[in-house]
Amino acid sequence: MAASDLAARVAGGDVRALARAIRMVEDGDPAIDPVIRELRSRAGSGRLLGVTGPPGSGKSTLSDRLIAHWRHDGHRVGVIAVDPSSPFSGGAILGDRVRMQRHATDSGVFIRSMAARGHLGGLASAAREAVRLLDASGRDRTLIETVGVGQSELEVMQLADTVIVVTTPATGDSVQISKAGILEIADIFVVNKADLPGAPKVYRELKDLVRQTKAHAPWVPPVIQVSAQEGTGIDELVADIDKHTESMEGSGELERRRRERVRAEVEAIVVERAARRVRAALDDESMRAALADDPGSVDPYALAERILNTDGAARG
Ligand SMILES: Nc1nc2c(ncn2[C@@H]2O[C@H](COP(=O)(O)OP(=O)(O)O)[C@@H](O)[C@H]2O)c(=O)[nH]1
Ligand SMILES: [Mg+2]
Repeated sequence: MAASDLAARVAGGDVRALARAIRMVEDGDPAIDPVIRELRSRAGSGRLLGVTGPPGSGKSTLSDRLIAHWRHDGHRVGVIAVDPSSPFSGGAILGDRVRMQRHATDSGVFIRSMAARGHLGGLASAAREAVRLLDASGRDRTLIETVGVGQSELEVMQLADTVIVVTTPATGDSVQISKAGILEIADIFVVNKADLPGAPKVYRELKDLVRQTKAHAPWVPPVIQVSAQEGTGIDELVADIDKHTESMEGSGELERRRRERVRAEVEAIVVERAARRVRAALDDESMRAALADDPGSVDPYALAERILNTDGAARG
């Protein structure tokens, strides 16, 4: 299918075209580049929510609740769940699927799992492009779920307009949070599983942490007790998401984050293309011959210089 056909179908909300385009992103298929470029002007109106937290904290259950709430309000929803373990692109995470199963037959909800590893240009790049495709296809609310560990997951969260950090009575150790760099990216804290004992303690700890570190910030992250299982606290969460959006629009923070993201995107594109070229250069005949020498006598720096100084690698 020609790029413009695929782009038109995605823009028309065609779910199969959307699935196919996201698959191309995951496969690192360069044929998707013109599609994304063409759709760029159509994207940018939807809101992107990040949900992060430890495995088992209830992110998918919470996402399910948010989806239901937004659908009730007439929004079209996209979900990207990043699988922390599966090395296979497009691998479905059974748990996430089951958790959000009731939306499977709703064409207003598009749920996709994405592998955490194996993306040539990095996970954040693949997620960004997938999210843009969802946005261009008319999803005005997109959720992206990641496990709250690791640099690449943090990078994914930096794509979001609003980041929700999920903790529980079992996992919500505030020391952990201040260490993991999560405090910096959190716009809203959810203490999930508030139906279990210990939730008020975690709530108070987080409140204190926010007071100590964010008291004078333009946006003070709210802490909300939620039971995703029982459906309590969801209205408050949705209201706080809306408040955060309004606050960011008012303060210019939304604009600033989007600008920052374009910069990161340029960097990611350059890195990805450079990596492609380097791999191609390593496969070329003279390089292969050089690499076939006794490994002890190969000078990696000299070979690297050779690639960097080749026109083809620099521009090709
Ligand atoms: N008690 C209780 N259990 C919950 C709640 N939310 C989720 N769970 C359970 O926690 C487990 C993990 O949930 P899941 O949404 O898959 O977590 P994720 O790994 O963060 O996506 C499941 O067994 C859920 O039923 C809650 O509010 N209260
Ligand atoms: Mg999950």
